[in-house]
Amino acid sequence: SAAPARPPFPEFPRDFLWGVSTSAHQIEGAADERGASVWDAFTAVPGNVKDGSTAAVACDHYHRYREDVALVRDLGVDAYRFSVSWPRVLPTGAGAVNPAGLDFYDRLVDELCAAGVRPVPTLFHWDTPLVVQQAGGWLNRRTAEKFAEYAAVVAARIGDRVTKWITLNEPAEHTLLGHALGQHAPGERLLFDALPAAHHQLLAHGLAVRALRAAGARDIGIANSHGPTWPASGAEDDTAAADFYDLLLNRLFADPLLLGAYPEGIGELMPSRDLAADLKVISEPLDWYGINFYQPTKVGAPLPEGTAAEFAGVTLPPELPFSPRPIDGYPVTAFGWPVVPDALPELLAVFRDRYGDRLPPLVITENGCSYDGLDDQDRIAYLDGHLRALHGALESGADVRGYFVWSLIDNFEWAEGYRQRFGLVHVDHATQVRTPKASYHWLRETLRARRP
Ligand code: GBH
Repeated sequence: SAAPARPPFPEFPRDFLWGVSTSAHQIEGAADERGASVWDAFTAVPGNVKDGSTAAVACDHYHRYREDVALVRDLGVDAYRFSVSWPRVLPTGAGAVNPAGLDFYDRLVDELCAAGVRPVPTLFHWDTPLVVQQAGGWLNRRTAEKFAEYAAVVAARIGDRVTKWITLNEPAEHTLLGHALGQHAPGERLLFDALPAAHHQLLAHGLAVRALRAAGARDIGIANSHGPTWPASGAEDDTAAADFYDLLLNRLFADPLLLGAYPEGIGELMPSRDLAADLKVISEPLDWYGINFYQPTKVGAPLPEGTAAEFAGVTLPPELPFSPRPIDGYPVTAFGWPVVPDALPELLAVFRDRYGDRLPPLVITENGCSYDGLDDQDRIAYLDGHLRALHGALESGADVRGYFVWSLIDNFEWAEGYRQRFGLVHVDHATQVRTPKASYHWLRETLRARRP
């Protein structure tokens, strides 16, 4: 189909950082060449992944990283965000290193540097070593300390060439989907008893920031999932329910990092003998703050008895004090998520109001969508729409320094398996053949136009 005519693409600042994102478990494969993670155990249980697939091979990126780095280079972006697999570096989570695993990241970073692409590693994107999980995982405070030791091991090896770091990816989603609702690994359904997993991830983040800085690392951030919460109506029960949801998904993670305090009533629920000391670690000043943005969420009061509420494809337990509602009137992606570009500037404005001077420079560390097909005009429209909205936010003073598309290539989309495709590049999962989509060509031309 012919591309629709669009007004000229807006001009972003010269030094704006353009990038693409992936994560280890979703693309690397080579599962037999690393320690097991919670996701290996989770996908082994029938029913947990909708198409019954696993990430044992995934995109075989572990063996094909040169081809993938060439795709990043040819796209013309400045940076590549990937994640380091903790069980690949430390198969049991601590102690003995897997030399081949550490070598892989060393070679990947070299390949990126040689291609003129800045490596931006994320240290944790949900693939906790199984051995660490067997010791309690994120419900055990000791996991935070092990994570900091792992961070130091990675920094010692690739820190000489890495100039931008991310500690964790979306502790909110990992708490909610992995520990509260059981839709992701490790498959815990603890509801509000999942809160310790949030605290220990935040603590792990703070300890890792310190470990990275002690190893000489600079320019450290985190990638948090955020979106505006829309109350289902102006009625008080709906606004109160929406406010509570917003607290759990947004403020529970941003407040301790940026303000050094949990939202009211939450600190008391956290497992800590010295909460003030923990919050000092958690709020270790960040050089920048990453936001993964996908969509707004509409939330109302719990539905009447017997009416099931759904979130991210899971039927929610009726005892929750809120219920997500459908957002009508917008196009939806193949995943069913509404496409609302203006919700991004709305979110940035909320952050500015809420955190003011405490807010470090921002980077959009993920934004993207699932659509099928090589001629993905709908993905182009999604990215174009969000980038125009983002540009508008920059003009009204938002301090956003970069934007990363999720994702470079189609990959293992967690509980959905391979049936949701977020890539700029199509992957035939039977043959591993990579084919750039129309959106890849569009982004390349858009970025090329901005360079002299
Ligand atoms: C990210 O999480 C992950 O970091 C990444 O690994 C993943 O591949 C990517 O997004 C795409 O999923 O409209 O009610 O169904 C995204 C977190 C949680 C955001 C669920 C969208 C949809 C809620 N997402 N949410 S709903």
